[in-house]
Amino acid sequence: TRLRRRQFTQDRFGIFVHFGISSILEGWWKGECFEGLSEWIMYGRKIPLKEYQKLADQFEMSRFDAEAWVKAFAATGARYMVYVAKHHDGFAMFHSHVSDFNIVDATPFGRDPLKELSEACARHDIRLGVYYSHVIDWEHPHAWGPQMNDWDFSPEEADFDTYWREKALPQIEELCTQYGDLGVFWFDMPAGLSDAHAEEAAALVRRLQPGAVINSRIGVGNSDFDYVSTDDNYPSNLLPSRDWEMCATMNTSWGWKRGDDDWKSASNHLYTLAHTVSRNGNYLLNVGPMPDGSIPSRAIEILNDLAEYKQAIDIT
Ligand code: FUL
Repeated sequence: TRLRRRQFTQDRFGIFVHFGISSILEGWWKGECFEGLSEWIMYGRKIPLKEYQKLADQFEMSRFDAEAWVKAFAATGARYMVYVAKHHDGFAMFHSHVSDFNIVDATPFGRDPLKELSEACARHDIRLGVYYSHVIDWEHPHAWGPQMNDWDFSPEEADFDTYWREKALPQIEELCTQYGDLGVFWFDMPAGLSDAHAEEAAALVRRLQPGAVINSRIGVGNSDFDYVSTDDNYPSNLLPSRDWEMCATMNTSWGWKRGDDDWKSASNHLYTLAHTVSRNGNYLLNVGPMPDGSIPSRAIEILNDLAEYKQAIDIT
């Protein structure tokens, strides 16, 4: 335990990637800009699952290049990445055998980006982490919770345990067995989860990926986790007792959103990194790729600017 935690805190700087079929909508639905986070658009606009699923037909990702992504991340001095393997919409951005609602089986792209990324990470010495929305899943009728899909499904008929055994646990297992060693298992949004379920997920990751750290969003109670996830860069309540990681995005949404032009500068990120590291935390900076799989040009500029400071980032 101590070793994997020490490794993680030494890593200090990582890149988060929010990418999925919601990216296709770019934060817009039927000609209107959705005011919330772009990756929440299905929920915010109550898009019927049948309609949402059709988006997968358009997901060609013609410019996706795992090597180019990881190279650009590594050039900044980042030492790990966290890839959104399944966000709240329930779409698996990896080859899942338990649900057809995945990037290989449901899209014209037809390849497994996580496989390609895991290979590129190995080449560039970047530790691979995965993000998994374990409670919220708008594709599954039984994913009961405070933010469930109640426009297609009925909360009264939902049985969380069915979802948990049919989809969540098997997909967590796939992520732990199909992509080599993971550095981080990043769970998100535990609201509504029982301690027993959280413990089950933690035990599974511990057994299959003993070297991976687990973040605090695995559960609402004090379940088994290694470090605290926060989006507050001065979590004084935690200091100095726990390891922690602050995540932030380059603009406002995590997923790509057309018109989301409020980009923070590279110097802002460098300051945040210094601030976080000085308080014994890690910084996880998010990039939201465009529907064709390329990284937005403004984000590339920011990554290039950060790369100018690689030597400073390396010694953090
Ligand atoms: C939140 C999610 O709801 C957001 O969409 C995003 O993934 C952020 C990092 O975590 O809990």
